[in-house]
Amino acid sequence: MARLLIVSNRIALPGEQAARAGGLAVAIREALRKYGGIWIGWSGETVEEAEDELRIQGSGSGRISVATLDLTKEEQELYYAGFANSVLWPLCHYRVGLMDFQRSYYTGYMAVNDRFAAAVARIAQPDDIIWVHDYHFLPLAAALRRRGLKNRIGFFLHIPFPAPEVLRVVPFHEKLVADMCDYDLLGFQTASDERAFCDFIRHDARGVVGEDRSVTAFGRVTRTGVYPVGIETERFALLAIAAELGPETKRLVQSLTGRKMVIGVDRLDYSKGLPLRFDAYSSLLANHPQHRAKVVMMQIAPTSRNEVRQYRALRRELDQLAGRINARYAEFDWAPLRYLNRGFSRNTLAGFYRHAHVGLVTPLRDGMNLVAKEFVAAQDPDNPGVLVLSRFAGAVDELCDGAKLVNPFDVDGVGEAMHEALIMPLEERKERYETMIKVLQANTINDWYERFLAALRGAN
Ligand code: ADQ
Repeated sequence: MARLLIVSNRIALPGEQAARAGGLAVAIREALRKYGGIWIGWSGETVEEAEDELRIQGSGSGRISVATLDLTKEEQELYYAGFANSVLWPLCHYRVGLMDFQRSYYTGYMAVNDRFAAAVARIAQPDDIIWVHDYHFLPLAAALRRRGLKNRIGFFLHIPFPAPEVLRVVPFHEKLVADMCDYDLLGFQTASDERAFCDFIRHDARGVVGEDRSVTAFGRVTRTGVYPVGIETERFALLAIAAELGPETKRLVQSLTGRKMVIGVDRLDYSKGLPLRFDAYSSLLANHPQHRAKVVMMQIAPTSRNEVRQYRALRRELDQLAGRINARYAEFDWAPLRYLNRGFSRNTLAGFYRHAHVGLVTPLRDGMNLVAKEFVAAQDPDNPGVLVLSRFAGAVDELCDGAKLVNPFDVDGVGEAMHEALIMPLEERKERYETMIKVLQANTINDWYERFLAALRGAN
């Protein structure tokens, strides 16, 4: 069977524990173990002078290798912190005002894509299937085709694809979309992301979108599809059951002294809507004083992308907001908000989710949001917590019938939804949980990669 080459910006290195690596990394490893292949990405290291050859390491099992490239400091600044995270990330999350475009970022981004393409081209065999992930590598297929590769190359976008009005804001957008058309298959998280891409093709690129999802534009033919990322539903549920008895969850339960817990778990990112979420919690405490001293909100948000200015500003803002909430409402024996700037292992998080009464997932825009799915999977079917979910998370397409949906910009509305979730009768909680867990069982992370790869193999 053909080998699988997977390219993503960051990869989980062989020594890295599954518990730390996250569900997606586990899935990619599984796909590679099944089909045999190589996982290619940035080592995470910056060096004075980067080598052009991939550094290949075996995993021990013989079926998977990982292959990494280092970046120079300048490449890291232009490609990663620059074009990927200061231009494409805010753009795709509809935060045009936070975009910081510089031509050098674009040039650096294209150059790093070219360097990766050269490295991949050196190791690719003619029947390898190549699966490229995310916004760091929009033009990778085009760079590979320029080197003569005729392999099947697929792309999956983990974040939203913006509507044409927003996409047009970024210089060189047409070139980026044209380059995307060099993939054989373009996978999106939701139907609305796929629609946004096709709208651009029809109206801006004057291309043709066929009933069969074929896309003809820029003299190339590609195909689109919707593949919502799932989780390891069964395994996560078992993890949560085991974690409930673990030392961290026990300590947590003890510290709550019978109070209900609302939990939020996110990377510290402006797309996740954390300042408004804190305001919403404030609104709950202001408008429903009966919850004061009866509820604790725990927000876990490890720092991410600290090299980007906007992320440092967000961190300062949240520190202040958290301080203000505690100063305003705390009692000598109760602090309303626990705000933790650090990550936890998946096991520990699973136990925390299981013990929470409310899971708050209120991004302003999110490709999918796996925390929403993991929260649901971790619940006790006999006494489940309630998921409060933003209408702007990709997960809403699958979870809309069971979650309590909110508009994260409506702070008082989110506060109200938290109140309703905290007092929701058991019967309703069970009903909502059952609706959601069925969906999560029917679309696991394994289904996700199998569906994508089957479509890629079948693509002309
Ligand atoms: P992220 O923006 O990183 O991912 P998300 O899907 O919520 O967002 O999380 C990915 C993984 O990281 C999950 O398995 C989660 O448990 C873990 N994680 C998140 N916050 C954490 C924390 N505070 N501590 C420890 N672990 C944490 C991008 C897109 C998403 C999309 C995913 C997958 O932005 O929309 O769902 O890719 O496609």
